[in-house]
Amino acid sequence: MKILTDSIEKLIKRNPNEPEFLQAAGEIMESLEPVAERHPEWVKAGIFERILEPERQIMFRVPWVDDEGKIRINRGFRVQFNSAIGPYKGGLRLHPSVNLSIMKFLGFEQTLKNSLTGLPIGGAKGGSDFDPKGKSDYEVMRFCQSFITELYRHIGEDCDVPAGDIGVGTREIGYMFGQYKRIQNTFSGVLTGKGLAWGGSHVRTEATGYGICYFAEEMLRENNKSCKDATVVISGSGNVAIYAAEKVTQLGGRVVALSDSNGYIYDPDGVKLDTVKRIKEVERKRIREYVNECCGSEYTEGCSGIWDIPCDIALPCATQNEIDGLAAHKLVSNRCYAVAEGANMPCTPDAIEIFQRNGVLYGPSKAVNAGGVATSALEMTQNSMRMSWTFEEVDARLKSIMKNIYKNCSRAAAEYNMKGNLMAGANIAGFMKVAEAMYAQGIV
Ligand code: NDP
Ligand code: 2IT
Repeated sequence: MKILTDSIEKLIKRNPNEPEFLQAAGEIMESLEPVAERHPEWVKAGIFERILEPERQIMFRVPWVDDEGKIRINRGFRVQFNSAIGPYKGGLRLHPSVNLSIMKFLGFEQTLKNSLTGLPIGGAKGGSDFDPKGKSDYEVMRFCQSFITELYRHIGEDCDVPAGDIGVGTREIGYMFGQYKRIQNTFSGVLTGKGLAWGGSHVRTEATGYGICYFAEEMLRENNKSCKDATVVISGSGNVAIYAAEKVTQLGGRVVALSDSNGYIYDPDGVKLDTVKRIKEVERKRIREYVNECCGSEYTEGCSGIWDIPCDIALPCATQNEIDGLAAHKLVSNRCYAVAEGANMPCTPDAIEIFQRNGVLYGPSKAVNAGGVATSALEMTQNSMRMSWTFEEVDARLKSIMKNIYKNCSRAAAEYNMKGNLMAGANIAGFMKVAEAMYAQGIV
């Protein structure tokens, strides 16, 4: 019997209605079996079981009034997963699908991801089932103010520092920061992703997308490939997708498709990013608008078909479980040679297995998309120092962090006799530092 079988069985029993959390935790625990074999002292200290249980989970009512004067109620969450190596850190998601299972999967992933950055940040996630789509600026503001009126007592620059995720960008961070400052009468780095005029960092907007490409370049280089001249399909058209597309283009690749939750666009000449940015960032419209402006491009309703488009590199940057076994087979049969996960857990376990079996280079989200939170940590550093670095300085730090993450994942995989398996490498490398810190800090 494997050492961790018992922990996994208990995990399943205790969290029966949390499929996303079980999916993420199951994958991680499987990778950690060889670590448990080498570290009986960690098994004895219950590290593997303790790390699966969030330190604290906060759920709360978020009442607000819409533009018609109708009272609306949403549910707010903050899962403070692990603070062994630093203050809780992780994004806030505003999407109707948000529930405890999704918050816990994201919080657990975040714990290992944040450790991989090499910076002193613990793991957390939060958000609400509020749907920002179709809401006016004032409605979004009233929601954000109500959300922070409860959350403010649980966060702080040295305690828990939220940031953006799906549905939360600079606009929402601004409303939340304003309300926090008003309640606490303190100007502090309590949130990251702030605007440049009020404590934000250069490159935070671009960081996740750019970081994906810095990681992908390392992975590709080791295999004598690169983004240059590659045809790239990217799902999503939000913050992560747009800046991944920008960096791919700068590196000489051609992005031919982007999507949103309604459908996808295909532009064989390469998508025009200025047009995408205006439609999505300024006008907040749907991606289908693109085809009205760019001739030669096509729009298809429904998002899963995007993986049928032939490409060399696939960057899923929308949401969890967007590439299933079927989509993975399609990518393999179209000779896609690399998949790097920009979204959190976008590939199902089936899909990952298909990529690994067919020799497709596969970069797991907790390593590939760590550039966003790493740059958030750099924002925290600048806030503490009360100074700000230039774009070039932050970008250079981001690049070096992403290269290190690749190196550490690759090295951990080799050390545990799984050379080239970056999924196992990321899980192991991320876990080691958290486990050491938990072990040193006693049974807490
Ligand atoms: P945005 O809200 O800016 O964009 C999300 C994009 O994904 C939109 O195009 C959205 O389409 C699409 N999308 C969201 N949910 C679904 C769904 N259920 N089905 C299909 N499409 C969907 O979010 P981000 O770009 O910030 O986040 C994208 C992913 O990257 C998420 O998995 C997030 O956790 C992850 N991530 C984000 C980081 C960040 O710094 N922002 C850092 C690391 C990871 P529509 O507009 O129609 O909803
Ligand atoms: O999933 C993620 O890493 C994020 N949404 C970014 C979190 C952060 O604190 O910047």
